[in-house]
Amino acid sequence: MCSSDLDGMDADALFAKVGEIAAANPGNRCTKYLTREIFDSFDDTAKAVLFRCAKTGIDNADSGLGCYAMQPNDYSTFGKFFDPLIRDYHGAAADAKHITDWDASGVGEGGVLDVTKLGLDELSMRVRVGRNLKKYNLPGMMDKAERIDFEKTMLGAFKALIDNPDYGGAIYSLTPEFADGEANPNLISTEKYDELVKAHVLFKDMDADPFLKSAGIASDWPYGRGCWQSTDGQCIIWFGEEDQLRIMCMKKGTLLNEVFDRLNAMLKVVEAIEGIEFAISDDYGYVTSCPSNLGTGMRASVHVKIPNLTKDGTDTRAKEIAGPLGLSVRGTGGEHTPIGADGTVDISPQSRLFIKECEIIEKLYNGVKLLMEAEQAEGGGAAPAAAPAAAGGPYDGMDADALFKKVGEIAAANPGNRCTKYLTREIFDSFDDTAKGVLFRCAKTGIDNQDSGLGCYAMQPND
Ligand code: ADP
Ligand code: DAR
Repeated sequence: MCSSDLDGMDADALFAKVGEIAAANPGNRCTKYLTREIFDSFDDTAKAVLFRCAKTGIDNADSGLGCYAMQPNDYSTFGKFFDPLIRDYHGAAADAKHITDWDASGVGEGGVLDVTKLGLDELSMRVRVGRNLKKYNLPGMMDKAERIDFEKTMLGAFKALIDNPDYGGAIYSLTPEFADGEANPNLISTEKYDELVKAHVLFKDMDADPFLKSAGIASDWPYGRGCWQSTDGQCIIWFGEEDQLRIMCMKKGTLLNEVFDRLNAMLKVVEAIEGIEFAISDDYGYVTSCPSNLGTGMRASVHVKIPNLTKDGTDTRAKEIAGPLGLSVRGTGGEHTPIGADGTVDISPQSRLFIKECEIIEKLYNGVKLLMEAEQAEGGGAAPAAAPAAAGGPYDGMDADALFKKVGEIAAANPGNRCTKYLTREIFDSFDDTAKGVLFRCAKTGIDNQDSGLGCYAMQPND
């Protein structure tokens, strides 16, 4: 095995590094489960692939999972590594097997999940699944040629949808040109791309995500990236993101069933198209790049306003409430983005694997019910009170000395946290008290969430 397969390290150096990361980052499941014994049980070719699976967790010590599969069979091939890691992350028994079930007829009231029953008006709702064709590598292992070939394979499937009166639609591709200079008839302008990202129809450049970048999932951008969208705008299929495909339905409404049922119907149409065969594991259900998405590959989300639980401008309190309810809180731009200035957040169940699809959509409905009750309680049942002055110092109860003691501790334990890396006492003291208060709000997320990669958000356009 040549050292270039292990980023210039030999196996001894690699596992010395793995051990150091594991000792300092017990939450990094990659370095927890990647042992020398497992690694040495494979031949050199397999070792190189296993390293590529684990590279993101070695490059990003603050990873929670720290790995992505490179090929659809990797979860089986490298089961000695992946299986305990997967069951740890998903809190599953050693013998748990995934079951697929979209039958939502028994959920809610007569199978209807109506958010107006929760006191909510029309809201933005979305259900997406990750899917990968078994005949291709997963995005982390694809080269430019394979990414283009995959896009061209999907053009046939998109044509079947475009020709179907229930869907119609158009293809929006970022690929500058196909192989041998062949022109791409679906290439869109930068302006159109920006418009589609702003409308949550297309995805951001993945280079901004250090986890995906390390894994090779963001490589060859923008070749083999884009989406198909139905004529009514509610059905979307991304190609070339973290999974080969992200298939979704999204609309504003009050019945969660509408996006759930329509996605189920669309998946049946797509899976019936010639040449479309999704990778499925006997143990883990639908195969995805990230072990977090295995099983259903489903994230079902709504955008809700919770001004009381976000009255400090961050998602900290909302996460304290949502976590025990099995809900994730994301920003209005999705993973790793800020919450809305009006308190709008993206809420979705955390579970993807060893849970049925119908249970996920019901979990979303019941979770939002409990979250909105907590929102009301937080606000005393009335309009949100002004943020209470912090007891003690002005920075979440800390004075500047205590704040920078904490910043130093976080920086030492989390070298990937750029907020605590660049927020120095000298910089902080160079501002007046008003500006210090705003700068603290910019940095609070990185201080509250040590595993942040950036760890900061601007509060004002001129920040
Ligand atoms: P994924 O949901 O595929 O894991 P993200 O969390 O990054 O990835 O979300 C992808 C895009 O979908 C983002 O632009 C995000 O704002 C958007 N999105 C997710 N849920 C909703 C929703 N309920 N309504 C509108 N947009 C949404
Ligand atoms: N941050 C990486 C990935 C976590 C799950 N998010 C995905 N798949 N987009 C980690 O290992 O913590």
